[in-house]
Amino acid sequence: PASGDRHALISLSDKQDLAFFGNGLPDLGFKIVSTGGTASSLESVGVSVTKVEQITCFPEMLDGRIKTLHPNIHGGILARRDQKNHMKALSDHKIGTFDVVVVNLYPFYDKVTSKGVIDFEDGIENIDIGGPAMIRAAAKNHKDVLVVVDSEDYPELLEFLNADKDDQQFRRKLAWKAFQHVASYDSAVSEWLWKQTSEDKFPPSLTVPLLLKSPLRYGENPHQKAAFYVDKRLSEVNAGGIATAIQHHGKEMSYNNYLDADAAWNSSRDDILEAYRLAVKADPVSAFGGIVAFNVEVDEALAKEIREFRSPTDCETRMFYEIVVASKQVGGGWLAQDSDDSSPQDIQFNVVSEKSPQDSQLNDAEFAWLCVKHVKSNAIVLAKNNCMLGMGSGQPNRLESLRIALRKAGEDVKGASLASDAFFPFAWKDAVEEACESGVSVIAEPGGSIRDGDAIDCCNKYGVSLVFTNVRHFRH
Ligand code: 93A
Repeated sequence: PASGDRHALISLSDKQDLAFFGNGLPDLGFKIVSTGGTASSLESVGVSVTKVEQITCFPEMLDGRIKTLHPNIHGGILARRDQKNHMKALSDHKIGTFDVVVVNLYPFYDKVTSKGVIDFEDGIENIDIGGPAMIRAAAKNHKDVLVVVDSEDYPELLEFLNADKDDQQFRRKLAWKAFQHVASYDSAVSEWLWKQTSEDKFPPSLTVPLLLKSPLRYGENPHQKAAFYVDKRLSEVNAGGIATAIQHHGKEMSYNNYLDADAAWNSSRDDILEAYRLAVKADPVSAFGGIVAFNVEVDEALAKEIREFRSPTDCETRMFYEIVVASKQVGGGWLAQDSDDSSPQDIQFNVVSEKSPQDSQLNDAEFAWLCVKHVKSNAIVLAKNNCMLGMGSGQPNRLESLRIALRKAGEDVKGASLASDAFFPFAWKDAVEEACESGVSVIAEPGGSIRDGDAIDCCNKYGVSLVFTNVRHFRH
């Protein structure tokens, strides 16, 4: 629907999809105003354009440093359409309004990170001033001005304009993106200036533009919310670690999966079959449920070896790995989660064994549970009479942590309560049975293992109380 006098202001360094977009706007009745290079590009694809100089009645000045920085441009962006005095000021000064502002900035980051050495003066000249001013003005006045900084948004914008309906949510989304664009740009400029002025690698503060890669199902533990962010600039130039890796199949990656996969990837070796065998040999117990990463293609023989390998403590059980990483990876990223601040009062201790704990034993189990949350995983805490007797922490498997805790507790362990920060993957001839044999009276753990039944049977056999908390406290 051509309304005749809607105006779009277009000023682009990256002219991708300009032909499609530039032709789309006049079809919807828009008149286009553009800066020099953008105007030439539009004209070359058959779009008629008014040059910014005709609007400002000023030539581009100071080698292009001043092109759009003029009240005839900014008045048309910033005026509130619902304020009579604003509109009167525009008409007094013969300034027209802009309904759409499409700008992307001088490619500062590409320039200063490109292989060709760029000198300081060139860096400075690539700092865009007029572009961010237009973007910020339009984003501020998004109620009446649509602001676009990403060519991916062209189709949706044309659709929106064509539908000719008012949707403030869409406008706010574009404004949010516009401020992100400018913030990311300014952070690149400030980081570059830091590097020009200091020998230190790390500036005292950073504003890294982070892009949400995916919200995660949960954080280190199920009651913590979490998300995974990638460094936007690294993902654009395709460089870095696990953040921009491609997941070929399998379960959705979790917070802990990313942490572990990153560690595994960073310690990969070249001779993969040998490296794999040695790694498993080094600690076959902890290998169960672990992460395997290769930095070269995995051949069939190795894939079979991985598949056929059986758990060393339970020959019936085929080996289980959380993740197998075998793709080339790029890009750095950040994992974020809220803190594990669930209070002990929120925890329900559900007795799942035949034997119920006495009040004092349950009290000790609650105290051990309070402690275990603060211990590095895999964590086991032994407590009696409100006193911690021993703890095992930071071990790659729960059995090892238990043994360390038992050694610390010595003979005092008889009748003590045990807390484990996560469930026991095995019970018989493993941590649960060793704990029972040591003489503990209560075992508190989250539960949720496919072998919970084994843990319950084992505790029943030894007359130990088993309580499930349904809450996990991993701390990596
Ligand atoms: O040098 S500037 O900071 N001064 C300005 O007034 C100005 N106005 C637009 N840079 C300015 N721009 C930038 O020019 C835009 O952000 C855009 O990236 C670029 C488009 O220039 P051209 O259309 O001449 O290729």
